[in-house]
Amino acid sequence: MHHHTRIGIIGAGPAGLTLALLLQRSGIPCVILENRSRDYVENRVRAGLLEQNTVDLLRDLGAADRLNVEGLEHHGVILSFNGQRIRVPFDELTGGRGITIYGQQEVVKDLIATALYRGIDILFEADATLIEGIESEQPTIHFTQNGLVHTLSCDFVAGCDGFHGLSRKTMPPDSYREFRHEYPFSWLGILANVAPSSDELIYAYHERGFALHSLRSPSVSRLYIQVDNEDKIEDWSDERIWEELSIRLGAEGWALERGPIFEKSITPMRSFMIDNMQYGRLFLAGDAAHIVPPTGGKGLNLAVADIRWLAEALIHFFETGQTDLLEQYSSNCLRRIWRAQDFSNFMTYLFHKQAEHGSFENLLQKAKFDYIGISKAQATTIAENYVGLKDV
Ligand code: FAS
Ligand code: PHB
Repeated sequence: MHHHTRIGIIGAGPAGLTLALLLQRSGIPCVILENRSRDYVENRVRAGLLEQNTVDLLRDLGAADRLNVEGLEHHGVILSFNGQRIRVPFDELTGGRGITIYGQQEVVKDLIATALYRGIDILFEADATLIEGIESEQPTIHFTQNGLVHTLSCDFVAGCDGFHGLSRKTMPPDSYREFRHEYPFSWLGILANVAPSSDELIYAYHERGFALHSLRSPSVSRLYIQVDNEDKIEDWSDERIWEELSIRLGAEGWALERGPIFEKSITPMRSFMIDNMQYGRLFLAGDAAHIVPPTGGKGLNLAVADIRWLAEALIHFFETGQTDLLEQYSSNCLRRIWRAQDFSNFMTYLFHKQAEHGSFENLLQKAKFDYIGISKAQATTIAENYVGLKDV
C-alpha cells in the first residue's frame, strides 16, 4: 500500500516525536514509522536527566503537564572523590537554570499521547527497510507492517531511528567522517523501589570505581556503577550491587538506603559521531548521528537540540522555499554535539577508575576534582555545561 506525506519520520523516540509535534504546530504533515510496539517504546528504560532547554521546549509544545507535576527540579549536583564531597550550585552559577529528573520513558509516553491527541500519524510495528531517492525531491521509505509491504513517499526523510537504525547506513559512506571512542568500562544501571538517599544527584569517583546516585520519584531510586566491559548482569547479585554502591557513594554521616531492584541493565560507554548529518533530502537527528557516554546526561537532550534546528529549517523551507537553514543544519547541530562530547568525556574521565590508585593519572584526577572546589570559574564551567548551554 502506498502512503504520502510531507515529512517521513523514522523512529518514535524523543527526536522523532518532538519533530512531529513541532511540524504539526506549523501545519506541516508528517508520518512517524516506529518498528516497535507502543507499549515497548513507552516502557524502555533509559535516560532521566532533562536539561533546561529540553524542559522549556516540552512546555512550549504543551506536552509537559505530567512533567510539571512529577518532574524533580534540581538546583545543584554533588560531586564526590573517595568520600570527599563538593556541591556545585546551579542558580548562582547559571542565572537560575537547572535540570529536571524525569524518566525518558515518561517523556516518550507524554509525547506519544500529545501527538496522537493532535492527530499525528504514528504507525507502530512499522519497520523501515529501505530509503530510496534521497537525492531526488520525492524520497520513498519502504516499510513493513503486519506482514504487508508499504511505501511512504515524502518531501524529506527525518532519520530519527537511533544508533542501530537504517538512516545513517543510507548515507553514502564518503559523505561523512566517523569518530568513535570506546571507553574501557560500562555502566550497570538499576531502578529500585526505595526512597532516594539524596535530594540531588551524586557523581562519585572511588578507587573501586564510579557510582552515580540519581532519582526517579520520592519512592524510586536510579543508580549506576562502573563495571568491566566483559561483565554480565548475572555476575552482579542485588547484594553485590548494593554493597558496591554503598562503598563508592559513601561519605561521613551518610548512608545509602536499599530496596528491591526491579530493573537492571548494562550499557557500554562510548562516544560516536559523524561530521555530516544530511544528504539530499535525508536528515539525521539524535542517536542516529551521535552517541555520548551518559556521564553528562546529554543523550536525550542532544536529540532534542538537533530537532530544534531541523524543525526550524524545514518550517523555513515550506514557508519561504529557501534552503539556507537546511544547508546549515549539520553545522548548527555539530557545535552543540562537540560541546556535549567534550563535557561528557571530561566527566567520564574525571569520575571513572582507569588508573591505579595513587598513580600519576589518578592524582591528576584528584587535582581536577579539588580545583572544582576552589575555583568559581571551574565550578561555573561544570554547572553551565551540565544544565545545558542556552545557545551554542
Ligand atoms: P532512540 O533510540 O530513542 O529512538 C529511535 C527509535 O527508532 C526507536 O524507538 C527505535 O525502535 C526506532 N527505530 C529504529 N530503527 C527503525 C526502523 N528501521 N524502522 C522504524 N523504527 C526504527 N542518555 C542520557 O542522557 N542518559 C542516560 O542515562 C542514558 N542511558 C541510556 C541507556 C541505554 C541502554 C541506551 C540505549 C541509551 C541511553 N541514553 C542515555 C541515550 C538515550 O537516552 C538516547 O540519547 C535517546 O534515546 C536518543 O533519542 P533518539 O535519537 O530519538 O533515539
Ligand atoms: C539518570 O537519572 O538516568 C541519569 C542521570 C544523570 C546521568 C545519567 C543518567 O548523567
